[in-house]
Order: sequence, then structure tokens, then C-alpha cells
Amino acid sequence: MNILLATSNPHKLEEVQAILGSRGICVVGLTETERLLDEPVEDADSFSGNAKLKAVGYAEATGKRCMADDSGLVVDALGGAPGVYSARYAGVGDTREERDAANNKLLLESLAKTDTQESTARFVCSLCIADPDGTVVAESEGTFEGVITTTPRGVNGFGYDPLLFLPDVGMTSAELSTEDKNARSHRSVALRNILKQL
Ligand code: ITT
Repeated sequence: MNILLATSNPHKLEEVQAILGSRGICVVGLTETERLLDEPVEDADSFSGNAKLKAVGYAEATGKRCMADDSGLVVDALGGAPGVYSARYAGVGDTREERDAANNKLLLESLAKTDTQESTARFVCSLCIADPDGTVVAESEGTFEGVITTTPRGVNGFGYDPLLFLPDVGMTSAELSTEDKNARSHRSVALRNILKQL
């Protein structure tokens, strides 16, 4: 089976390739030309709504069956923020790395303004596969539970990984090996669920 993952985020592509590659599924990213297409506007109020917008938008634009991933971090003490705004939470930074660093800084500053000692949080990943005629072929969601650490730790992964502490292993998501993150992450749960539907 071949799957086209329509994303501008190379980290997502790497993780999906690693998770599905071990199951014998070949995952490809957008071609050079397809990456220049206008990205669908993510204006839904849910991860699943945005995943559908991206899957349908890219499938229609490329003429190919596409899978899209919409994901982010939901922090309970912040009323669910940054949630669907995870990628653009701080709204500054020219590069993905700069945006990630600014997002993490703002999240810790926002949490420090609350009285919370320990905030439960989770990564959420919604996946959607759509055909070029706009038909949704499959949808799924996965979560990855932890608590927000006040001291970012770890260099693996991307985005908010250094902030999500996993009490059962005493490490943040960014301290997990790639294999360990991929074995339990929101993305791997969502991928397992969507595979069952194909
Ligand atoms: P596409 O929309 O092109 O797929 P994107 O990076 O803009 O790429 P999203 O809109 O889904 O993707 O935003 C996801 C944000 O949530 C991303 O910027 C990360 O900061 C964060 N995120 C998602 N999955 C994560 C993970 O596994 N570890 C850490 N942070 C993650």
C-alpha cells in the first residue's frame, strides 16, 4: 500500500514514514511542485475539521488520494489552549524552529500566570484521508497524555515535545527515543486506527 501524506511539516512525514514503514506501508510526501501549492486554510474549530480541510484541499489540488494530519497540544489549565492554534500560538518566527521555540516559551509563561502546580495535557492527532472528488475515505484520532513540565527537556522530536512530561517513564516526549515516541504517540494511535478502516 502507498499513502501520500500532504503536509508541510517534515517531522510529521518522518514519524508517519517510520511508524507505517515498519508495517510495510510506503508513505510519500508532496512532490516539489505540490509543495508550492497554496496550503488549505485551517479555519475549523477542531483538529478533525482541520484534518478534513487539509485532506480534501490537497486531494482536490493534486488529483491524488491524500492523508492529512492536524495535531497539537491541549493543556487543561489553559482551558485547552493552544489546541487547534498550536502551530501559530505565539505567532512569531520565520522558521519552524523559531516558531516552536516562541510557542514553547509563551506556553510556559501563560501557565506560570495560573496557580496550577501541575497541568495535565495531551497531544492530539486527527487524521483524514480524502479522494480528489472530495470524498472522505477514513478519519481517526489519537491522544498522548502527560503533564506540562516547567523545565523543557530533551532534544528529540519537535514542537512541544520538550514540554510534555510522561510520569510513567520520568521523561519528556523529547527525551524518548524515536522508536519509543512512535510506539505510543498520538500519531501512532491515530495511524493504527485509520489503518483498520482501509
Ligand atoms: P501541516 O498543517 O502542513 O501538516 P503544521 O506543522 O502546520 O503542518 P499543524 O497545523 O497540525 O501542522 O500544527 C501542529 C503543531 O502542533 C506543530 O506545529 C507542533 O508544534 C505541534 N505538534 C503536533 N504534533 C506534535 C508532536 O508529535 N510533538 C510535538 N509537537 C507536536
